[in-house]
Amino acid sequence: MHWNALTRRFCLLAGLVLTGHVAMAAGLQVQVQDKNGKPLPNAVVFLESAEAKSAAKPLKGVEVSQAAKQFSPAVTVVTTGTSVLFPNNDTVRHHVYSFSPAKTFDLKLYAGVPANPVVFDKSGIAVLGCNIHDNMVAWVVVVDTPYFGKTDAQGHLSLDLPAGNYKLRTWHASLPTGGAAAEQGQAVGATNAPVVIKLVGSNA
Ligand SMILES: [Cu+2]
Repeated sequence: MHWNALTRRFCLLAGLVLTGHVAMAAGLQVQVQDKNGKPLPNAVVFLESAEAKSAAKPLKGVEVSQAAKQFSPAVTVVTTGTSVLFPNNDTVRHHVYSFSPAKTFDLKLYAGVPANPVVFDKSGIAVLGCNIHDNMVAWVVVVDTPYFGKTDAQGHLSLDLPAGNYKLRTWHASLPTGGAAAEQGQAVGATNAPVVIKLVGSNA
């Protein structure tokens, strides 16, 4: 993929999500960087509008597994109403929970595949942990739009979406509230770490 020179730069605020308003055509390419210009992988970028909200449907077949005492993937983005299964592929048992207002749940110590998925019925960020293994952390980002993605290792993300006016939002675990796992005593990144979103291309 060819990354064009940036055409716009969004202003930055530290916080749960960064927002910018953008009139967007059919294709969007962005790069998310930290304040020092270092690309941020696993940043979530999503675009909201009233039409996008109406178009959003629950996703199917979403899983966050546990293997080698880690969640995989660490960051999952789903639309509101999506059911997520938490299969345990480890030989040890895990106890998966979230205290987050977006979704509070508790899958008591289990092995194998839990009988029931967890339904993420409200938009927001759910921070997941394991009661047994304190270093396990994962995030489920629940959005009210079908237009979302996660940045790759180079901080890049490409999205196709209908032309329209959107609010562009982003989230990354190193943002102060993104790293809500800090409440669990886990350092997940520097605080006061604004990110830069570069709109590196859009197609008419
Ligand atoms: Cu565990």
